[in-house]
Amino acid sequence: MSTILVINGPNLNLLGQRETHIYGSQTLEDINAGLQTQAEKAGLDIDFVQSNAEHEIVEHIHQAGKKKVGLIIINAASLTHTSIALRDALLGVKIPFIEVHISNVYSREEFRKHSYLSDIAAGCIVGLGVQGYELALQAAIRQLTSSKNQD
Ligand code: CA2
Repeated sequence: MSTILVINGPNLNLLGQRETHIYGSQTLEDINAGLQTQAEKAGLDIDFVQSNAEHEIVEHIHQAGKKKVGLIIINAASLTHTSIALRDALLGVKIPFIEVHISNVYSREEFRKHSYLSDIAAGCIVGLGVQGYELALQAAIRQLTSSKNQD
């Protein structure tokens, strides 16, 4: 059975504690618990990682390439706008990924409008709050369980 990997980048461990007017009041643990239930109902395995370090996220992506990870859901946070290393890692493992942003990055500062990931993503969900993770997982489940995608 293939696994879904959810990756959250720098500072997202602070969700629910600060900047709740932008990112909402749910903690990362709350979000991940909901995703775990959603994946279980669909009969899929799901793993979660969060890191504040770019090199650790690159390493998690490499490890995903060696395991049976069928799809990655990633909120790379600020690294979205800066990291060629993350882009290269995702291109390197060739695992389809869905990019999620809690806030509407297009309605904020100019520097948030560019992503190093969007053009190579299977899809992007922005500005729908933490529901974006749920919607990304719904799409991932459909991708991984549709009959034409079976081994
Ligand atoms: O909207 C998103 O999900 C972002 O990826 C969040 C990033 C930001 O750099 C991106 O432009 C858009 C920032 C994550 C910081 O998360 C915090 C959560 C609570 C308190 C402080 C920071």
